[in-house]
Amino acid sequence: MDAEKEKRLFELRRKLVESKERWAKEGRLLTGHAGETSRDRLPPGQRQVKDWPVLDLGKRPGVSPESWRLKVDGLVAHPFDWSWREFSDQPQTVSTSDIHCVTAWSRFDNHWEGVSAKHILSLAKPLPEAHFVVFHSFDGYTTNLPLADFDADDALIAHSWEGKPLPREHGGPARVVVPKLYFWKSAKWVNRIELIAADRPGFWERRGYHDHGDPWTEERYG
Ligand SMILES: Nc1nc2c(c(=O)[nH]1)N[C@H]1C(S)=C(S)[C@@H](COP(=O)(O)O)O[C@H]1N2
Ligand SMILES: [Mo]
Repeated sequence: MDAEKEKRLFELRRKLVESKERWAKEGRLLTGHAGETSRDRLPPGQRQVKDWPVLDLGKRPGVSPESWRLKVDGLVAHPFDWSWREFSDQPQTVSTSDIHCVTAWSRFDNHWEGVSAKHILSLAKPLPEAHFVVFHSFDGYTTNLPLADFDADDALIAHSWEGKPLPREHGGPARVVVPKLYFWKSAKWVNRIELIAADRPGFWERRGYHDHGDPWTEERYG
């Protein structure tokens, strides 16, 4: 392993430990009652799982770094189209969050690394009339959400999970992570972030899933 790679891995591990520590501290301050944390973190109708189920349309495209692109376009002042190299050269962020899937499983404390939504939006500069985002993926999947929900501190385009490259079945090389909405909004194998004025339902939203998908108010269907 070359020195630069080793340094990067070391740095990543350090950041992961740091965010774990931060979570532990915040958790303690929040409740002060051991055992209650997990209940408070579980949205209505969800059960906690320790594994990580795979759910998708079944195509699971293999995208090499050479053929990978991420386009950010639509109602933005500065559209761009990143290669894998350009994406990797962006400031990196680590984030710890919970997954809530509409199929009623939740998985706590996922450690993500990637490029934050805030950073992407700060470069693209959405126009005042941009109010919604549509994610497009290499498998043809789409999903929509309000721009305000993507513009969250914990939202990112993740290339790593638990310190390792995101596995292909979970959306590697890179996927969306928007922890505050049900996980179908977190597009795997993302290749385009399109900003639009009026809402446009995506794949599941056209097939009976809720347009918004807030787990805390159980916006599952309809
Ligand atoms: N590109 C793409 N992204 C997708 C999907 C898909 O079929 N294609 N399925 C969605 C659904 S319904 C869920 S529940 C989550 C599952 O992510 P996971 O397989 O990593 O758990 O991915 C979401 N993102
Ligand atoms: Mo899903």
